Amino acid sequence: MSFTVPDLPYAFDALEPHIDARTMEIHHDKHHAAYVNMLNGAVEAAGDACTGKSVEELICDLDAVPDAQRGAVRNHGGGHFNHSLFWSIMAADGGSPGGELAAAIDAAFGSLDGLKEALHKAGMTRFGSGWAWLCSDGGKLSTCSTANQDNPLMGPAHGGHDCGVPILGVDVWEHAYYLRYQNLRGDYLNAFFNVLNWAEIGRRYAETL
Ligand code: MN3
Repeated sequence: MSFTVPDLPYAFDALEPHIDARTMEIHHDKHHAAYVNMLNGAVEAAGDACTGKSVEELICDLDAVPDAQRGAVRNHGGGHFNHSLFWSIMAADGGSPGGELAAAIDAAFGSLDGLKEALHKAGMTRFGSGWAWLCSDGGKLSTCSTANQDNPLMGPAHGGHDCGVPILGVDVWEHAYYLRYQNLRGDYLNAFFNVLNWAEIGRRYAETL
């Protein structure tokens, strides 16, 4: 019943040259695995309050987690959820936004370039480690960012937001880009836009309607 790291849906080097293979391997096999191990330890220690819940259920209701494990579930449950989403919304040849998602992007940001600009700004203005997000609130899109491994779903009391469901997230921890981009987070964010899996982002968007 313990949580496991999902397999990458592509090879470590699939996102080259935008995201390098060594970064993908360490990020997936070491960083994500560490979040999963720590989450499993916290859930086991928490006992009945957490047993049998999905990671989404855990992070959406942190108040239900015992005080002694709440910080660990927030950090490592967030880490597990965020990275699972992150791997899924990237692809080597991810196409372009379609249908209702494309219309929603135009409505909220004027154009796809407008979305990229807003997400780039959200990532650049996140001081220290964290994530930038594209969220859908019943179909209405907005961007935001969170610190550490927080997620918008956690709600304002626990570092999240009231902006709906994250359908696209980009990891702006240095471990996500330092090997190839060193201190140049902006270059990493620009490269990230080349490896978006728009079919998966569109699928996640449709679930919010
Ligand atoms: Mn990471």
